[in-house]
Parts: sequence; structure tokens; C-alpha cells
Amino acid sequence: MKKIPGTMYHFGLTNSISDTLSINIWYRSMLVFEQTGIFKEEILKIVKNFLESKNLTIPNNRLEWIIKEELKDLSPESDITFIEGTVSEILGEFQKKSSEDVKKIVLMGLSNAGKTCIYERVFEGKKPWELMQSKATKGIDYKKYEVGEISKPMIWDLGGQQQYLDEYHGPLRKSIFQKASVLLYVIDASDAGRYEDARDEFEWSVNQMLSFNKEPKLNVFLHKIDLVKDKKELLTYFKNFLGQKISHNISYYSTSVFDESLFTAWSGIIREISPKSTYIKAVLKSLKDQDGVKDAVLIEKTSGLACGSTLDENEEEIVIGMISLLIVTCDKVTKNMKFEDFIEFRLKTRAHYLLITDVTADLMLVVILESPGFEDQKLKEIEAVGKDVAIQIRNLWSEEEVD
Ligand SMILES: Nc1nc2c(ncn2[C@@H]2O[C@H](COP(=O)(O)OP(=O)(O)OP(=O)(O)O)[C@@H](O)[C@H]2O)c(=O)[nH]1
Ligand SMILES: [Mg+2]
Repeated sequence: MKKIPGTMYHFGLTNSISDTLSINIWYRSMLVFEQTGIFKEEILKIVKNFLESKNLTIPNNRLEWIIKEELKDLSPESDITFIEGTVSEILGEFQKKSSEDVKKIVLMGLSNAGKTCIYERVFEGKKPWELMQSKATKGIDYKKYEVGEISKPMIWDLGGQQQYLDEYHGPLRKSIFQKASVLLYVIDASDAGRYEDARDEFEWSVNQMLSFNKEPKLNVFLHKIDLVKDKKELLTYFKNFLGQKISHNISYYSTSVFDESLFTAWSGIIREISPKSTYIKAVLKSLKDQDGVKDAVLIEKTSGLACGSTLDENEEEIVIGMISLLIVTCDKVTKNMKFEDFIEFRLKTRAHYLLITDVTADLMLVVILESPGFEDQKLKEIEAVGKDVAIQIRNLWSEEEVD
């Protein structure tokens, strides 16, 4: 039982059924509040609401501290054992897989920054409204994905609550950062009160990445950008704010779960870690060099990520948005028209001609032509080159299988 500072109330936690807890609050020695079946991350809100109902306001950090102390008394070793157990399990799994070109991505940031939502939106296809109830991550979560055989990211999602950060700075440091290819640091752009804490943690994470790895890729997501008014100004501010003490190259992305920005950002990261991306880039470039071809993009069907592209970032976002719409349309509009059966799609406007063809079971190629007045013969020629490119890309996969 702990005294709530500045009040006459005491608060205590006990274990309840299936990993949940009970909260009790006493006024002097009289029990005045009781709630069972709650999760750790709900405690703060419940105690705060209770105090507010009594017209009392206590700063969050003071409440967090007594909650942390009370949790320690409840099960002194539980968190530590949980995290260490998880990490050794993950490490074992990672070491088994590392020969298969699995790339470790460390996803870090303060609590509530949006880390878990960021990969669930892209890799698990969740819609923004399905993410709004996201629960705080307990310790470290890890997930393995495959992006159309282009790359196999293994994402380490590091829960950002203070109790976990303390662990990362301590005994878990090496396990987290060793053999990591990418640091993806997430900042809640709408939470200006925590910018400095976020920067300190970012600098520390970058130093760890650099001390354990040769050429790590460093990325910052300025996330929840939908809540920010002047997006451009904030991006410029952060480049200066975070980049001052770091000489290593950092890529910045403004992201939100409410638009396509996460897809563009992840496309960039996936390309950076894919051994095939240089080849894909060269093949797409050769297609772009054809007379009349404006751009070409290779898209993975399940995630909608662009595995290669000749477009600039803004245009790429539009094409990715259009493709995800197409995927949803094909999948949802008619039950019989399944997207996996897709072969080809053509769209002709007065100014453009768009050709989307199937490349492999996982990939499709988008070719954008810019001249409206093509003769049929010319179109056929370009389509033939597009098909050639599709074959070259497909061969890239079958050659590897033969190896
Ligand atoms: N407005 C807005 N809210 C978002 C966005 N992304 C996530 N959120 C909200 O932010 C909250 C926290 O998201 P999480 O992904 O659970 O945060 P986290 O960084 O994993 O938090 P920890 O696991 O505690 O470290 C959720 O309630 C989301 O609804 C976004 O792009 N815009
Ligand atoms: Mg999380």
C-alpha cells in the first residue's frame, strides 16, 4: 500500500484472475474504491479518474512512480524475468534465421508514440479505426514478415514505457542492438512536451546502433502528423533538432496511420535492406528509358509496398494509394473477382495510360505512360517491353531457387 502524495488517500494493488490486477483506494483506513480485472496499463487512468472525481490533480510522473513501486512490491522480479525470457527466445530464433537474410529492424520510441500501430497498419493490413484501441506493448514484441521474397524484415517492437526503457539501458542493451540492420525511431509529433525526452533517447539509440553494427540505417518517423498543423516546418525543425550531434545519415519521414505515408516510408526501408533492390532498380530504370514511358513501379501485392520505383516520393504515395484502392476493390466488390487471380489492368485517360501487369504470385508491375496520342502499334511495343521486364524480374526469383 502506498500513500498518494499530497492527499489523504492510500492506494494498493493485488493480483487478480488471469494476469489482471485489483486496485484498492483507502481514505484514512476506510476502503473507498475497489476495481478488479484491470491491466497494468489501465492503472494510471483509473487512479487519475478517481482523484479527479474528488477534485484532486496529481502530476502523471508522480503517480507513475508510486504505481511502479507498488507493482515492484507485488511481483518484484516479474517484469525483468518476462523481458529476459522473451529476449533470449527471440535471439535464438533470430540466430537460427539470420543465414536466410532476415533483417532485424529495431523499432524504438517513447511510450504511446505509435510504434505498434506503425507496423500493424502496413504488415497486418489493419485499418486506422482498428488501431485506435491499441494497448501499450509489454516488454519486447517481435514479428517476422516476408515482403514478396524481396526482403524478410524481423521487427523488434520495444515497448516504450519507462520501466522497459530502464531495462534496455541495462542488461538487455547488447541483445537488442547487436546484428540490427535498421533503427526506426518513432516520435509522436503531436506531443511537444516530450520532444526533449524523445531526442535524448534517440541519441542514445543511435550510439548503440553505431557501436554494435557497421553500417546501420537510421530512420526517424515523425508520426501522428495528421495532428500537426504545419507539417513542413516541423520536419525542418526536427532535422535540425535531432541531427545536431549525429554525423551519420538519417532518413526522415512524416507519417500517419490515416493516409498512405506509412506505405511510402516502409517501401523505402524495405528497399534499403533488400539485396535484390539494386537489380530491380536497374531493370525499372531501363523500362523508364523507353520512349513514352514516364515511370515504373514494382508493388508487392499483400502489403501494397513498392519494392522498386522510379517515381519521386510524392508521386509514389499517390500510386501506392491507387493500388491499395484497387486491391480493396477487387477483393471486396465482388466475391468472385479475387485479387490473386488478377492478370492485367489498363487505365487510359486523355493525358496518361497506365498498365498494371502480374509479375509473380507476390508482385505486380505498374507502368505509367505520359503521351496521350499513342498509336496502337507504339502501345503494343511498350507493353512488350513491360512484359520483358516482368520476365526479367520473375527470373531473378527462379534463378535464386536453382542456386
Ligand atoms: N492521431 C493519430 N493517432 C495515432 C496514430 N498512430 C497511432 N495513434 C494512436 O496512438 C496510440 C498509441 O499507439 P501505439 O502504437 O500503441 O503506441 P506505442 O508506441 O506502441 O506505445 P508503447 O507500446 O507503450 O511503447 C494509440 O491509441 C493510437 O490510436 C496516428 O498516425 N495518428
Ligand atoms: Mg506498442
